Amino acid sequence: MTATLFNASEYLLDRRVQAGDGERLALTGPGGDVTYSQLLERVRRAAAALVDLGLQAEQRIVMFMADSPEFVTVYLAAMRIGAVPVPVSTMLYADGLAELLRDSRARLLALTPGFAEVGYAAASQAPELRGILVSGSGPLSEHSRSRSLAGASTGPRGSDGPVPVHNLDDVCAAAEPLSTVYPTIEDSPAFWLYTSGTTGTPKGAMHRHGSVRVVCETYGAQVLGIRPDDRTISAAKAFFAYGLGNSLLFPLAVGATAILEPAPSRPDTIAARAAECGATLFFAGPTFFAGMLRADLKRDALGGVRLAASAGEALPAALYRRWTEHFGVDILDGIGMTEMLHIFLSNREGQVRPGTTGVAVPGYDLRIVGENGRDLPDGEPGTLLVRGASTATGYWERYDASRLVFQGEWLRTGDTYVRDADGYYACLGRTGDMLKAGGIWVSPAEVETCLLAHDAVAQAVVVAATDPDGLEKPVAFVVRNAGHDVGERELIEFCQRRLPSFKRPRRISFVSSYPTTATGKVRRVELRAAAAV
Ligand code: 3SK
Repeated sequence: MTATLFNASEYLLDRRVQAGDGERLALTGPGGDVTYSQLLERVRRAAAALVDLGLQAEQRIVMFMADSPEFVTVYLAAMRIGAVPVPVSTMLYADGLAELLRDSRARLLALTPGFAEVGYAAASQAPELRGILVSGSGPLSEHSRSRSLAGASTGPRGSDGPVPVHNLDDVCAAAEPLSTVYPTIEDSPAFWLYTSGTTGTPKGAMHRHGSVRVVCETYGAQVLGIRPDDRTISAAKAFFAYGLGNSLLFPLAVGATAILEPAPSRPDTIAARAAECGATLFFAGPTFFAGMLRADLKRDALGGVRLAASAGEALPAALYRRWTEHFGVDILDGIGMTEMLHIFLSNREGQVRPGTTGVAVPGYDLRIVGENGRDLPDGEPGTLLVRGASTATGYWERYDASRLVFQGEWLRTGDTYVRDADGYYACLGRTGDMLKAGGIWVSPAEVETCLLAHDAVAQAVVVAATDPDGLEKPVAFVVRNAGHDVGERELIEFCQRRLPSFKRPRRISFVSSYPTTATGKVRRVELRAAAAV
């Protein structure tokens, strides 16, 4: 039996143009207006260019790119030729990016100009990289302009010699649009997204082409009710699974318009862009919603928005009430996972229960299990498991971690939940030590390692503490080395220079020892109880 051909790039683009949406606006924002027909043309050219550069089916292209038409183009072009785009966090420093380039064994690295410097530095530590693509013009991309592959200028020196750097716009302009689509099926590898997830080290969650349709037809269509006249704007960037759905998959699947904001998301700038571009659907996380209230935005700042969605971490009821009363827009709080591609548990319009994460999204099944793996009755807290057709196929080259998380048809979320008699689920926190700050996983071990690199630090333990908005942030308990007198501010700044800002400890308490168990393990539970932001 031969499986039916399915390619996510074709599903999102060609289907729209064939349905008569060619002249509709697919993308808008500072990167310019792009119609569906124009986007298809750009994607076909970029697909041809990637083939010319030697990218083959199933090979990875890491994308270190701002939200922009170029991001959308590279992502769809790579999937179109059966290759695997890997959008990664633009908050990474060169070492972190290099680690992902090596882990994914990426052949190509695509950059937008603002990230070229970090990209070049990382590329020199990635021996299997065969080329860099930089979009646009600017000081860094300008010196990398190439007229043809043969004439490509050279960039950073990899271990096998210089890595050629190509200008994305030039190679696309020179390419004949590719008329064919690689014969993928729903189960073919489509793209990867890295997550620190429940265990701390970055793991590439591998998604299949079919998962794109699944999330669009479940959460996108049945919870958001997204329609062609919608305009989406997302504070979460498209390299996150959450942002990818919000700013790319959901709008393109129905012929709607994505507003793409390349600059880092700030409450005032996102609200201004939403107003300027006529946003109707607004996506963010609780930390961002809290920041919007602090930014003193006018009550009508989100005038045209019909609905907001929240994910990343649980939205406290008090924050939900303050925000919805101020802006007059309802928020659907939900939870997703990179491993599930998008949201599988969510509140519904007109049926929101503040302080809960709602009910299962159609197409997903949920269980709450105890330590023995048995299902628990309503009212008893346990670990949340989820089942649905958008589950990743596993983590790239992480056999043990995959077996812990992907358990047959079920995926172990690592979150502790309780379900009430009406079937509403409420989050009680994480099972284990990992925490989330601003909706992004933070590994206490990574922050502890950073603190320990300071001469004055003898021991460090990082735990989650709750801020005045009811949101988790990392805080540290530090034992100083004898004779060293480092202060809180100095240590926080030390971390800020070495880690993405959201991972820095917000408070540091200096202690002489830690509470321990009979076997000498630090009692993190006790530190968590004592912690404050
Ligand atoms: O963190 C979440 O809730 C989330 C939502 C959608 C997609 C991915 C993630 C991690």
